[in-house]
Amino acid sequence: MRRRHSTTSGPTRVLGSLLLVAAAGVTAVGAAPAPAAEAATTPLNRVVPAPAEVRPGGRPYRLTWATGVHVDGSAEVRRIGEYLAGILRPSTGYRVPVTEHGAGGIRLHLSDGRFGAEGYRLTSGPAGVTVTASAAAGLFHGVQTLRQLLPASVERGSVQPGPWRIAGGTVEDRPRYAYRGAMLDVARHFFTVGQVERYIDELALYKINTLHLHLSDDQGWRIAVDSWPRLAAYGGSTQVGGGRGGYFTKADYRHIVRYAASRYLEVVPEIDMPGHTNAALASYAQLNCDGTAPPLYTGTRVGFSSLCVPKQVTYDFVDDVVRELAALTPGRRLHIGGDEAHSTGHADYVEFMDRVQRVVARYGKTVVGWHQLTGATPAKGALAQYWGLDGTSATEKARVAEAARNGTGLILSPADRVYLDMKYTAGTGPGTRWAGLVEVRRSYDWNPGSYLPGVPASAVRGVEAPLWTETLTRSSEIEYMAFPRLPGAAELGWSPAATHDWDAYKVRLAAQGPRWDALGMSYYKSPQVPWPAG
Ligand code: TNX
Repeated sequence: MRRRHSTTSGPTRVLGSLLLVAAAGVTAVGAAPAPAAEAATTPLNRVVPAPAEVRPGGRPYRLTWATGVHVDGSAEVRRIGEYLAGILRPSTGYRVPVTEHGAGGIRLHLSDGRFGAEGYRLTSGPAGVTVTASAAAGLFHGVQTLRQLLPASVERGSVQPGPWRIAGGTVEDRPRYAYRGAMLDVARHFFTVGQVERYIDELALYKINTLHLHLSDDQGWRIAVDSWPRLAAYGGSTQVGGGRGGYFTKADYRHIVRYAASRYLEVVPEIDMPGHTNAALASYAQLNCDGTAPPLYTGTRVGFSSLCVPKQVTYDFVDDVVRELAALTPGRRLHIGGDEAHSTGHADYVEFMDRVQRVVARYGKTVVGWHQLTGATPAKGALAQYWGLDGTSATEKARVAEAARNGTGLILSPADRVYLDMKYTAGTGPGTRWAGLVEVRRSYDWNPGSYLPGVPASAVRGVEAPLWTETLTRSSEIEYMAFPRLPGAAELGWSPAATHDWDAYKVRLAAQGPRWDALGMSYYKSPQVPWPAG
């Protein structure tokens, strides 16, 4: 990377430098921005997702050798302080001690209940930066904002020149929706614990708070179940294309759950049923209506498999799987799939979903299902995940809307907006295009609050961006598909509708590019986004 920050501007009037930066952000494509603008402080509102309120003002804070992170007494706040210091130390080269006492520097502290479960306030001035929240998750989100206010080079693993300034003023922020998710399909291709952790870190940067893991499908069963050991050992032994596959041991899964929790994401595990079950059917002959196990499947067709609805053993199986998975999962929710059950008759589907929802409730979890669940009888408190597209029939949309009016909460994952496996353009690398080509603007430019006709705004619980992996095998491909669309979905979930504005968003998004470069991430350099020169 070019040494962008080596020519410091000296004391610049704040307003002047803000204007310079704003201008550079809008017009910099192809031009060489003035060094003064490059080194200038990131404006307080140049953050993704857009904060609820930003009041710029006063001089910036500048990190120095003396900067420490001061934390409240609790172990959890200290841990967040260490996480922040862990980001700052390598690139600043400063010691950044984390202490319970001390003035100035960066202070993380919990106060009364006014910031809610995830909100925070960040105030910055020459004497220091303070992040205040009512809960640890809010402090963590505030730390992500602080991180984005520092130069992108803060993300590097070796000492960079700085200067390390945070613009003066106040950010007061809280999410629009409580559910802001990303799904990773580890069934079509298996991804290791380390790869999942890497994605979690990338999601946390954009205040995503839910990691939905698609743990089973026709091509693979990816979670160990003690009472049905062949599910993982045999059902997990391959993947799309015939490669080796793999599965998470219970210790692996617990590790992912803990890692996600340390980044304030809740894991929602999915066992997709009654369709998308070939891996299970191949592992145990008795789960099949005809008592014969099909071979393992490594293609990409959907809709051909079904658990045997009339057999009691099916429910013994579901009970065991749900019990073991619920016991491993501290989160409130368990996803039971329910999509594309084209090989299950309607009456069977309704009966099956009823019975399975009762099992989930028995083990203390709340059901999430793909929106086909609304064609059965969603249990009280269930969430339906809508994955239709513009072309989805009015009847199907109306069924979802009716369920929403009757109390079923919705998570919005419209496939032609936030399916991260859709190709950006006909010319971009991996991905599929059954829901269309989805460029960055199309992915961002919709309003979850008014997206589906006839759905009360209060029924919308949030937004989730799923990443199906039929065509993806590496972290660099996950990143290329998710970035830059994932931050748009994160913004739709977090930011007030009033901040929605593509022209402003694309400038904030462009500023993330150098950060992804510094983090060694892949991303799609969409021509719709005015990436900084260099
Ligand atoms: C539809 S979305 C599916 C998945 C595929 C995906 C590919 C959904 C609930 N089912 O089985 O992987 O399309 O984009």
